[in-house]
Amino acid sequence: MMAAGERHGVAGVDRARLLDCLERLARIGADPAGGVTRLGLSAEEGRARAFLREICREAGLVTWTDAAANLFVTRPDRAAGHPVLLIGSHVDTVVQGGRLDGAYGVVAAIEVLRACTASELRLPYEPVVVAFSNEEGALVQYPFWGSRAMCGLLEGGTRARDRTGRSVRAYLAEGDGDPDRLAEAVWEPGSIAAFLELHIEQGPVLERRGVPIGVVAGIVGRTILEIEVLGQAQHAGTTPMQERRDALVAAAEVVLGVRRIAAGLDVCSTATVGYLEAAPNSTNTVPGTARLTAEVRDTDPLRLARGEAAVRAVCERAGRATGCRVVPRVAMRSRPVETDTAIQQVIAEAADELGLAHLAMPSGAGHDAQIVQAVAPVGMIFVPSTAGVSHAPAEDTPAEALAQGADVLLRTVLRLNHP
Ligand code: HGY
Ligand code: MN
Ligand code: MN
Ligand code: MN
Repeated sequence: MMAAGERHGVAGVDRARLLDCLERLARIGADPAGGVTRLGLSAEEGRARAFLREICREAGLVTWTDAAANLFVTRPDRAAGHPVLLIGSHVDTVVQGGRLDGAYGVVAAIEVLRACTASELRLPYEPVVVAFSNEEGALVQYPFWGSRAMCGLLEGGTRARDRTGRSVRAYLAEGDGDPDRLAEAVWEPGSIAAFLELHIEQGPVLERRGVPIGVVAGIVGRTILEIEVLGQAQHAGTTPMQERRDALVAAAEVVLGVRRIAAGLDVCSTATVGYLEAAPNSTNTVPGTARLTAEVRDTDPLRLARGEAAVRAVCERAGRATGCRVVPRVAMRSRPVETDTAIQQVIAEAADELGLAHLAMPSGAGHDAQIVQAVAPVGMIFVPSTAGVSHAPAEDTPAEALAQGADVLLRTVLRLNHP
């Protein structure tokens, strides 16, 4: 099945193959409790790369994996020395996430590369597909790992660990990467002409507005704080209520306080506690310690900073109210970015060419594109998410919308090459 209309002899992506590949990829890390759990730098993410390498080799494409476990795919007769038009996303997921977040942008990018290869078109900007590793940071607690490594922005990332303390070095050494060659994963400044990321919206806007294509104008910044709560484990029956230092009560104060930060929308756009554990987690013991994360997001750096300060104030208050020590530490900061306005225009023209309505919009989700924006102009294309759901087993997008998004990505690549 091909899309309507042709450009430079290229009609569209192979829709059936796109959908089939997504289905097969979704089986890697399929979670018995529902959804997909294919955590960054885990064995499952490695199996997803192996699957995609196999698909690409069968298609006659060339693949390689760098020291940060990023997978790259090129045409067999890649024009050496041409500036690179990087297209892709990530293949890792959150715990019990969806089958499309990230994976859709990688599989569609491979289909775009296959269409370009089949057309034997001369392309001044050589399309190269990338599947970034560990975008979510769900296992090794360092989101955007692969894209930061490619851009030379790993900073403290080489010391990242999972929640048991296992190091990122151990995961890389055991899997596809090489912790001693991370410097080789950094691309030369100026070698990437632009980066395009096709992604599901992960929110309700496009579906509610009945618009098939989102042209992303900006991507939210995010600050993640790890919060340690230190109280005192004591007997639940003999310890007088006013003498307790209950870590879980302090954590509960933080959870509700963080929720209130974004209630009025005059601080930052979202504030979320997504992770909480208490110890020793036994019925008849007053919890002695707790660990939780708070993340705040906004497209405005000042509001983002206000959100972080508000979390710190919530921690202070929770400590005073319970006698516990409540210690926040910044685990990650990603800055809000604007996408390239010229690329936004090309995406809109590509959608027009296909007769598809489009809407300029912000992204409330973070993406590798916001990291790559430090070294190259970036553009992002959204397709609708069913009921706006993502990061959950119910994550879905109609097949027609998935195919339309891939065709807009293809037309954007062609227009960037032949304006
Ligand atoms: O959390 C996010 O915004 C993205 O899905 N990594
Ligand atoms: Mn995600
Ligand atoms: Mn994503
Ligand atoms: Mn992304």
